[in-house]
Amino acid sequence: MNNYHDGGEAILEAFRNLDVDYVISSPGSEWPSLWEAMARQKRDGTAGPVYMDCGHEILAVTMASAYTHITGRMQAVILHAGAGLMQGSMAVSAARAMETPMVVMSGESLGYGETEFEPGSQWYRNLSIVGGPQRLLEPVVKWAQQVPAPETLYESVVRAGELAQRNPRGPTYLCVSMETMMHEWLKPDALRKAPPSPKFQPIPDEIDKIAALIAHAECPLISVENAGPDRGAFDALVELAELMSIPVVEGQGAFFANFPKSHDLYMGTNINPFLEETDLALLVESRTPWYPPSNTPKNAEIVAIGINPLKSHMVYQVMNADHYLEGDVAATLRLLTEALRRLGIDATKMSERRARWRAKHEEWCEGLRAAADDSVDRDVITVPLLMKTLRDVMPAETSYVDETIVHSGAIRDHAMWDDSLSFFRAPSGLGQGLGYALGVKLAMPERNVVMTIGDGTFMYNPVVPAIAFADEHELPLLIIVANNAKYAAMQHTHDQFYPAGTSITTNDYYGVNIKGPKYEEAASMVGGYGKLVRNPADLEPALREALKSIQAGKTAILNVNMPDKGALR
Ligand SMILES: Cc1ncc(C[n+]2csc(CCOP(=O)(O)OP(=O)(O)O)c2C)c(N)n1
Ligand SMILES: [Mg+2]
Repeated sequence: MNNYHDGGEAILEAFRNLDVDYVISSPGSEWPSLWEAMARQKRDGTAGPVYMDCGHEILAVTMASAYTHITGRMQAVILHAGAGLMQGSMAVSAARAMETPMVVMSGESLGYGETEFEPGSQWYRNLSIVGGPQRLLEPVVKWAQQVPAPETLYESVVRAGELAQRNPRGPTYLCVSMETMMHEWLKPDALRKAPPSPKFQPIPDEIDKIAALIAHAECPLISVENAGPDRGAFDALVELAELMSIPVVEGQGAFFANFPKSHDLYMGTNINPFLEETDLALLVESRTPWYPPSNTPKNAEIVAIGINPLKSHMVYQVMNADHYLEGDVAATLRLLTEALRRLGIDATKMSERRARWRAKHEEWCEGLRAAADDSVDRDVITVPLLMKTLRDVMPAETSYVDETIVHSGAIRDHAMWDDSLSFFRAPSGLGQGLGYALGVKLAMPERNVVMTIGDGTFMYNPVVPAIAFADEHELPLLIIVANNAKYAAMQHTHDQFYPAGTSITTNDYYGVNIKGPKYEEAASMVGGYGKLVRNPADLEPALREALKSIQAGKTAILNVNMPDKGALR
């Protein structure tokens, strides 16, 4: 009916001016005005975002999230009413925890058929939310708002997008009534592009003070959690660590790859052996460097470096920092490196220090090598064997997305990466991995994307819509279900709390066992390769077939028997 410009055009124009690449939707009946605008955009050949539908809100949000982490570009997610918000809220909360800018929108009706406008009776019967849908997302977004009128719609969307990109970055939510979306909108003559969020960096005095601390420290240590996937930060961290021969420990809950693992200053993910000796701890984009929170390095000064070191979305966080350097991580690290160069480097001291850490790194590598060698003769498939085989089979340009639980620590250890785009893990809860992996593939279609996922976790994911989306948009994933036929994490905690309890003595567990269907057969929905892999000898050939499948554009699923109990970190 409407062929004039209405609220849908205002929203799309705002997305264009926010430089959004994708509008990712789990659709609902409030969106025809936006769809009309999309159709006009295509008909008229206007440059603007690509629209994509997917069958689950968690996919929409996690895809947008992953895409933004990799490209640095904010995206838009449109959901349905309050229902869609509730379905997607776990992923929105994770996007908040990952400080991901994102504009989330959904609609409502104001008149319920009592005005000239007929939204459909479902809005009266089912869909409305007391207090407005924004109440549902308020606790997990950084800003939630209703658009009051057609005249303020365009600027409200731009504002939501600009706010999302400001520090601390995070998702924002806008609710728009259908009445507003379908009201005439007169496009103002000159609409500006929304400028990107400015970067900021610490002032020179602060940099010089910390540079002097680093220069004088006998045993400095870097703990990094989420500096990747920003390649600038990744490279700047390498440069600083190399200049001063500082060992680098990665956080156990890191979302990204932060340092090249083959580098002789990479020390793995266990900070404990370093806590006693270090006299200067540099926490780079770090949320939870040690555990329990009071387990701080007692003899060290602590410097927190990051764009937003104090995370207001966390309930409890003990940094114990003596100093903060707040600002863009790449810029801050580069400034520190320059300041240290100006102070002068004691080359002999640095090369002695480097030699010491090289030996420690070699020790760490040796532990992994030994585990990998040992895995070859076992009669079960273990993480070291899986990761070794993946290294042998997969091309170098492969990114890993992990959503396993008891296998996750070993997967993080045994995955090898040397660039910032090789490893991703979204924070809890379960169900986000496949969407996240699709977002990684969307951002880097040239890369192979391997998803490692627990059998229980696979069931928590929207498997059918994920595989369908992968097929429709030619974003094939290689999915490896680490199948121990249980929620092993639950068993671990049960045994820990009740080591002589009835469950353990009678082998009668609750919340643990999974019968499990033939997960691998899900690949056949799209003509992809699926295989149950029981024995170590079958793993490599199956992986090679799976690689062929994704190279032909077809998602592959290996259902891999991995009975070992793993560990909880
Ligand atoms: C949405 C959500 N529901 C429930 C949980 C609790 N939970 C944490 S780990 C886990 C078990 C996952 O099972 P699986 O993927 O098989 O991994 P395993 O424990 O066997 O290593 C569950 C249910 C969660 N983290 N998120
Ligand atoms: Mg399991």
